[in-house]
Amino acid sequence: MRNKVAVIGAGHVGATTAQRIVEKELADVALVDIVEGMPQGKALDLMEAAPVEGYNTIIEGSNDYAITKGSDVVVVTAGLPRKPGMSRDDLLAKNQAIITEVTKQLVKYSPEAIIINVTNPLDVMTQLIQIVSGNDPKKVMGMAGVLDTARFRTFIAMELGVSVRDVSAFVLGGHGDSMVPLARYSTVAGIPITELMDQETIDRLIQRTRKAGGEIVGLLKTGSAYYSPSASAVAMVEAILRDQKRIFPCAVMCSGQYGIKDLVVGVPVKLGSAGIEEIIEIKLTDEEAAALQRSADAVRSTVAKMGV
Ligand code: A3D
Repeated sequence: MRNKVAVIGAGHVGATTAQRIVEKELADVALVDIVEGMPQGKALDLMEAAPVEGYNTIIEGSNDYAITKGSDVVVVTAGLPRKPGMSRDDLLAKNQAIITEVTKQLVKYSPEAIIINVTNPLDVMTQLIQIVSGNDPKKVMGMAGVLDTARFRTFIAMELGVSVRDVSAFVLGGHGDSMVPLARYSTVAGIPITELMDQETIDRLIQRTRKAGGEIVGLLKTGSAYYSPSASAVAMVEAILRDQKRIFPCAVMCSGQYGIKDLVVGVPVKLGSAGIEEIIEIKLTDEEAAALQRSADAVRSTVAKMGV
């Protein structure tokens, strides 16, 4: 049977997410946006690329959520992106209204779907989707950690002149400047980076990872990153549809893990066909635990501003 993925928001992240899904033949795609004609046009364009690229998957675009009916996974990218000088939290009021409406619609047509949120502020909007949908928390998650670790891996590989394939990295916490990259769990072919770089270099790479989204916003000037965010979201889609049991850092509702309760924050999870199949708890140093709590506090204070 063919899988179906709905992508809500056909802007930069949504359109590239849809493109990656059909090109990889992971699923048929339903692409929805409020701008008249735009999701229809992008979907038709991608259908016309299929004979050249050789994919068999089908993509349909619409302004009507009815086309999303029966989706296995929904990727939410609807909302405003950052412009230079804006923090992710500056997007709160506008994106809160959009995400509330989007969630009601997608739950109406696909009550069983696993939802992956990308819209910022990431942790807070994921918590909002959890509240509005009333879904099983195993089926609601935010994409941030996969991207944050990809960025950290990129900078480590660039610094050491090694293949990114051999670099793995670990990031905890909220998707913001308070995120917590963990150097001692970040390795090159199994060797902790603490053995390969001095602390000053590691601190510089951690700072660059924290500010990596802003670095791209500063360069693009008209919006935020989308190639690496869509690649990261699609890695999560693939882990779910193919029941891969991948271990990814994802923004999920914690129920006491790491001392965090009733709050969506980035933690390592096992991702498979049931969604969040396990939240993995590792032992943190006092300093790491304190940094994670500060990150969780930052998310909690933004959640409070929503008044839901
Ligand atoms: P953009 O290219 O502006 O696309 C957003 C799309 O959402 C536009 O086409 C809008 O028309 C559409 N939209 C707005 N309201 C609705 C609605 N009610 N229903 C359906 N569609 C709607 O932005 P983008 O694709 O660059 O970014 C999308 C979101 O992802 C923003 O909130 C970004 O901040 C966020 N983002 C998050 C990350 C993370 O790592 C978490 C990375 C990159 C972008």
